[in-house]
Amino acid sequence: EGAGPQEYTGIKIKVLEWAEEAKKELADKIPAGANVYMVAATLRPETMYGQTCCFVGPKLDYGLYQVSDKEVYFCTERAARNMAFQGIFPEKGVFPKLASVKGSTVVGTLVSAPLSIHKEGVRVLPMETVLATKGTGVVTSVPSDSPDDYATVADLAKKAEYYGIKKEWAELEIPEIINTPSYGGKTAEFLVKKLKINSPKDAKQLAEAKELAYKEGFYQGTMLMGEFAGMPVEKAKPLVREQMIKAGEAFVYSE
Ligand code: A2H
Repeated sequence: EGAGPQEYTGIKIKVLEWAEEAKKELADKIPAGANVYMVAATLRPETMYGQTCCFVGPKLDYGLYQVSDKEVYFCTERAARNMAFQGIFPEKGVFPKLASVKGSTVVGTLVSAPLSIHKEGVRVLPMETVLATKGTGVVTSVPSDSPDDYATVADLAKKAEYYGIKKEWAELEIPEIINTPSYGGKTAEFLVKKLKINSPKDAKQLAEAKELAYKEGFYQGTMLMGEFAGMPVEKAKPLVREQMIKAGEAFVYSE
């Protein structure tokens, strides 16, 4: 871990329709009238307009945790425990588990990602590099601005059959969210090509791309999308975050 606690934004991505296998396993465990949200931990809330899918680690273990009569969260147990000490569950330290499920079981689930231009919903897809030890184990995919996400959706589209997904699930339109002087509006694509990244497993080059994308986006970026279009990213970032929190679409999550 780096210096001190990391403050994430937990994005609430609502389940619209479970993948077939997940429905069989989970349907009778979810209270009637409750919505399930896959909670993604992000450092870039201002990019949420560009969400095109939602990643889980196919081999990771997840749980469904009851937050209230109306809300159930999907995340790792580690994250649920942390949340239970941050006032996210009603009783401190208590995170009632309704079910356990493997990431691979929920692949193909249709979800609604807040602010995304894809109002029809996006799919849950596998990302083999998701770490169980960071965030919630759920990563929302913004391939315009995250080199990891760009490399992963490109790989998923190329090997859709191998991954057992529909190719079109990985090929949703990637809108431009942020303009930067060095990389334009397609920062992730630009850097993936420039650094000759061929696979989501090119860890070293991806770490470099991530660093460059993050710095350029934060300090030099201008919003192209949404209510804060035209504003520097540095200013828009907390505003988008606050707006999502107020709307009940996000919350602060630290670790
Ligand atoms: B970020 P840090 Cl647009 N395993 O969100 C792997 N990666 C994870 C993760 C996990 N368990 N949990 C979160 N992440 C990702 C958006 C984004 C992100 C953009 C650009 C860069 C970026 C959309 N994906 O991250 O190690 C999440 O992806 C690069 C810094 O705590 C989260 O923010 O610094 C970021 O990594 C947290 O990484």
